[in-house]
Amino acid sequence: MKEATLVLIKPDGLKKSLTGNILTRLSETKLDISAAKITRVTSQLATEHYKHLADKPFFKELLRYIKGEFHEKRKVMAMVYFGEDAIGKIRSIAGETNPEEADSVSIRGQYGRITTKGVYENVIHASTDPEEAEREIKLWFEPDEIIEDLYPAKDIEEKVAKRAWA
Ligand code: IDP
Ligand code: MG
Repeated sequence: MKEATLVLIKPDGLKKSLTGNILTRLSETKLDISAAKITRVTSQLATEHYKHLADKPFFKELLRYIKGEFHEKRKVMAMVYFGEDAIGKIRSIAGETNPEEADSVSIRGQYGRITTKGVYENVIHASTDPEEAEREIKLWFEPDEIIEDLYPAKDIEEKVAKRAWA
């Protein structure tokens, strides 16, 4: 079944100039990239993205990590990959959550580390199941930023100020 999944190259991946290497590894899956952008991570976005981990002892540090507070690059690269078994294929190449336990040739095994404060800096995020993928893709992307029609969307008239080229 064709699926979509959210991938983030986290601030450590950007800081360590791993973008090209990670995209090359991900291209082994032969999946399509349906959306991609470099974006800042606000506190609100970080908290919502990781809300299922709010009661974990490492939650505060995790928010600082994904916001880029440890890596001076206060941004992530967000992407949607799409195709047959996309979630499983990307998770498998990403590797286990704990970079020390991840297969050594997986992305996390190759490039991840555990900080002295105990945060798993594992350079990449990947959705774990279709429900999580839908929630995360809708959180990180607007419908028009994605090349596929993944989920139902509607037209709305917005009268909010926005930036335009001067
Ligand atoms: P996942 O990223 O493999 O889906 P989650 O359990 O969703 O793993 O955790 C989100 C992120 O939180 C991980 O990628 C990692 O950066 C961090 N994390 C998860 N578990 C731990 C832990 O036990 N100690 C420190 N950091 C953790
Ligand atoms: Mg997860």
